[in-house]
Amino acid sequence: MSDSFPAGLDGERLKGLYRALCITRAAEERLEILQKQGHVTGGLYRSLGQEAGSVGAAFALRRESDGTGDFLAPTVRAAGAMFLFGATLVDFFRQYMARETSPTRGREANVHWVDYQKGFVGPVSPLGTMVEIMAGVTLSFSLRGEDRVGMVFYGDGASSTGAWHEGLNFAAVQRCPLILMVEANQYAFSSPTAKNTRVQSFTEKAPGYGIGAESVDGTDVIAVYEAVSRAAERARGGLGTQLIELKYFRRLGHAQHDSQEYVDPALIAEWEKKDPIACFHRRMVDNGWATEQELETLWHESEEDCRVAAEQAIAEPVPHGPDAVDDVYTDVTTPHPWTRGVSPDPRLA
Ligand SMILES: Cc1ncc(C[n+]2csc(CCOP(=O)(O)OP(=O)(O)O)c2C)c(N)n1
Ligand SMILES: [Mg+2]
Repeated sequence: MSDSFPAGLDGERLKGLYRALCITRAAEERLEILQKQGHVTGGLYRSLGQEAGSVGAAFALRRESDGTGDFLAPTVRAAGAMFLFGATLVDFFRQYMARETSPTRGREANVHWVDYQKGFVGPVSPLGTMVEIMAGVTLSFSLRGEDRVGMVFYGDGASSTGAWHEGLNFAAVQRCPLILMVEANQYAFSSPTAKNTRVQSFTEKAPGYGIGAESVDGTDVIAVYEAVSRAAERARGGLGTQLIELKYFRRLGHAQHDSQEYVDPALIAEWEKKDPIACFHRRMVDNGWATEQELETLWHESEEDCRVAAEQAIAEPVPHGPDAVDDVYTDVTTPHPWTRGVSPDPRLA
């Protein structure tokens, strides 16, 4: 037993990290139950085995609720980072169940929502484009002289898009305080990484853009926290855009509809041994940073918080049919500049 804490973290913060991991997993496990019950609208994307990447990274940033903190662009597999930035469980479930009470009033699903005060913007679907958007966001921070950094998550597959290259190059040239988080989970849908890129590590791409990069074990929450803390310091200190590769494995299919038959089950079993929550649990107890009992309690409380939030969201209404497309389509009878005064719908001409 040792009570010397790692990475400048104290017992309370370590338990905060553990709790954030538990909340993320418990929320996604609750979603699976909700989906089997027929409550979920759209796909269900899990981050099983990747939770330490989103949680460790967001934990290293400055999170405020008044629109002055660092800024996050998560993927669907980085809900853990959103929770740390203040996204509530009930809003998360409302989004997945398309409730009228959800941040998008049931018009959009899962993590596709924005909260400028808390400091996050949900992804737009074309992969890679969030790098361009976050290049703009972080350029605004430096132009205004604000001490803020941005963090954009994207998958290993997404880093083969044109938008990714343009966005990164622009951010690098402008020295934008942007941290790129590559979720190197070894698959893009059913394509293994080797079909997306020739590099062995995504850090090999960084020198081509003249930016700093580090590769980190994405199952180790403390290692991620430390790597991102270093990257944030470099970005804040004027060194500009930084890249972090999170090395781990997508232990489930792309979404719940994908049975992942194209992956060797033995490989999945290997990665189960590196489960980020089980490993951190062992480390916490072995080092005397927390007791078994405390960690058990944190898990059960997280499960209960998710159960209660989901119950609340279930009880709330979906959009009222006739109003369901309000705020989705504009009034097509009104001429707009892009229609040159002609209705885009010939039936209304
Ligand atoms: C430009 C573009 N091409 C294809 C898609 C369809 N699509 C959505 S997710 C996905 C796989 C993404 O893989 P990766 O970036 O590795 O993320 P992961 O799912 O592994 O987290 C694809 C092909 C898309 N949304 N945008
Ligand atoms: Mg991937």
